[in-house]
Amino acid sequence: MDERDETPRAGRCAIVGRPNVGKSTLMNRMLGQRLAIATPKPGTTRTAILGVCSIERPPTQIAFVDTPGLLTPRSALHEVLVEQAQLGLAEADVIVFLTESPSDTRGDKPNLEVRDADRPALAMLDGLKTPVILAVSKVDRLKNKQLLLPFLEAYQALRPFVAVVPVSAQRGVNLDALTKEIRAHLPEGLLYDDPEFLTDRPTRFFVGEMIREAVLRHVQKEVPYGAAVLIDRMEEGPMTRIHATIVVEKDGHKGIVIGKGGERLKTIGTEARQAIEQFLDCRVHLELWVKVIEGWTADPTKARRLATEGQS
Ligand SMILES: Nc1nc2c(ncn2[C@@H]2O[C@H](COP(=O)(O)OP(=O)(O)OP(=O)(O)O)[C@@H](O)[C@H]2O)c(=O)[nH]1
Ligand SMILES: [Mg+2]
Repeated sequence: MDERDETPRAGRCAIVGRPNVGKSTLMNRMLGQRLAIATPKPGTTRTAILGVCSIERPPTQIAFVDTPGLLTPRSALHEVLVEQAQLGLAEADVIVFLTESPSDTRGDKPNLEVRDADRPALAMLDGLKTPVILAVSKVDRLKNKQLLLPFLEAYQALRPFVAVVPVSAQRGVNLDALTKEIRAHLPEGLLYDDPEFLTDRPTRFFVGEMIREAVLRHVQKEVPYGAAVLIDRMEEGPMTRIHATIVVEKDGHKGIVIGKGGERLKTIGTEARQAIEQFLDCRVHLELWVKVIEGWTADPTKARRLATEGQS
């Protein structure tokens, strides 16, 4: 970035795209810390999550809003995810539309066409006056970088983008270039007095998310999509005590989360506790329960409550 440019700039930058393209990983990398959970399973993020990135020179505050992956809704839970992504878009000064780079690292022929799965996300940008940056994630998976050109052109033929930036959040590729493009579209002035301000979500929200992340990492097939976490009790202190319930949507899923002789729940608990200890920087005592709320992802009221639990 041009460090001679001393104009303070700040504003909101929504990161949108189809599920699993690396939106949360990108936001975390830009923030320099793991705030939003990220897993190999699509549908990981369920709400719009604020993460403020403060840069000293030139003075810049980028209020990132990580959003749930956009898809054509097929359940009440999906409707909530789309609604949350829309919330993220609503007040954005600039939007990063993230799609995934074609890959040639597994010997397969890279597909250089616009992905159909991107269309619901692209459609949501229609009619918005907000500038949109096209970012292509995971470029570490493409050896022949020349192939990016026709891929980018295919997207640029669909709608105007104010900039195009291929990135790799995992390897830290081109993130400065992305920051520079975002900054160029932010209004002058600063948003936050406290240069350390990171997010508006309470600690218990992140605690719940870290438990859900551990669940997502250890269960397969349809079980993760019907998993939610409720924090029943949290007493902060030198040793923070947390009681939480993992909610699943089918009877059969309960046994899967618990595992043979309780082994899987024990592993989930240990992993979640370690992540929470690192996040809170203190010792944690975590107790987990598993409960069935039959078909909650299909029920609009329950889906809204369970997907957005702990937001404020
Ligand atoms: N190779 C590679 N993998 C990445 C990169 N960024 C993210 N990933 C992986 O992509 C997967 C999805 O990442 P997330 O950040 O959870 O993706 P998301 O877009 O937030 O997904 P949803 O919240 O489900 O919409 C994870 O397994 C990440 O480790 C990258 O730069 N390179
Ligand atoms: Mg995510």
